[in-house]
Amino acid sequence: MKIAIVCYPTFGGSGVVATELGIALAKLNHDVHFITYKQPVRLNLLNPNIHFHEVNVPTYPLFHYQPYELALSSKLVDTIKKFEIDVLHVHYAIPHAYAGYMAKKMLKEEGIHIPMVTTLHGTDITLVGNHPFYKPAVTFSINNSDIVTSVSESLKEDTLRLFDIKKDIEVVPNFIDVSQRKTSFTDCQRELMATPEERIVTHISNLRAVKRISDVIDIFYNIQKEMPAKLLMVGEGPEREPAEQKCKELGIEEKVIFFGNSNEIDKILCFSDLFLLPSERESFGLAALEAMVNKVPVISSNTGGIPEVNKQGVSGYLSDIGDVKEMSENAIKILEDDLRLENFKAKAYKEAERFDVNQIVPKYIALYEGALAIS
Ligand code: GMT
Repeated sequence: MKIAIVCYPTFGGSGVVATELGIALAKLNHDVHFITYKQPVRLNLLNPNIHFHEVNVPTYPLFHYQPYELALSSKLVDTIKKFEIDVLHVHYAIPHAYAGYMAKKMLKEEGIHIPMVTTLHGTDITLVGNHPFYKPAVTFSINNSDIVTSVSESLKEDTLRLFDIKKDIEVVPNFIDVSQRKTSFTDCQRELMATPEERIVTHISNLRAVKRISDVIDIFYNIQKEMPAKLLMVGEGPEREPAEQKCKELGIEEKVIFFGNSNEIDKILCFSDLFLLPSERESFGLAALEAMVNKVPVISSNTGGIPEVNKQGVSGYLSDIGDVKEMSENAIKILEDDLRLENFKAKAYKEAERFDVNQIVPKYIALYEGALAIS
């Protein structure tokens, strides 16, 4: 099949999933065309089945806001025609489903039918899409997609609750290439980060308010009072500066390393002992899954789709949003005992296997085939 994928190219779960999906499809000999404004961060083009088409938005002084949707839908029309694309798969409703719908309509005028699969990722529904300024357009583009998927049961429920949806929503969970992680690192070089007696605690996100970065720091503060420990903070975002300030005020700045954005997530997780994800909201929690596949147990909130990924008392522990006390106690419980930690690590990995690429990608392929059959 020839598949066009539209996604955000930046660090962020939806772009990562879309990129990994494209890579997996290319390995299965499908022809994959990424269409976005920048080469996705996790995409390397070393596969003859992977193509990247950049959307350029020419600036013009009359425009206060440059019309990205317009440029994207035009690029979609051109690319779909030129490469005879069979299926269009857009990740994140705003504005991708909207632009995809416009492209569909323009192509229809020329007698070309292109089925569109829309994958909802989370904030496009719960945070941004739900805003009254966007809601009618988001509802319209979901209802006019040929197939709609969501990354968790929880997100499906949220979508049906928040929008007037007339379409079925198929849950296709996010996934991870388990075999790739197995072979990536034989030596984690842990000694670069910490002394043998120190525990390594990690948080990875776009450091936005929804991630409750202040809770991450508080939990770590409680951990390091009980045992030698380091906190690795990976990612960039508006909460970074306040977090650095908070670490200074608490006198733990020597124990906390802020990495910024990194393409070496697996390497960092390879030497981590515990992952913290106390988010206010999370449709799935891909970062938690990435931790688990690297044998890192997870202390998280019990919000949204996280309970579908992190299993209570198995791959880690879940607590109510903001319950820093319980999260700290559970973190310490896992970290203070070598045997218990090893046990949690093994089980975290086992749970991650449920989301292996080989289990999930065939579901998308079946949906594409279904969409093609309808036309
Ligand atoms: O977490 C973010 O803020 C990034 C966001 C995105 O769209 O890239 O992540 C969302 O999609 C991910 C991939 O499906 C999910 O794993 C995240 O849970 C979801 N984030 C939220 O719902 C806040």
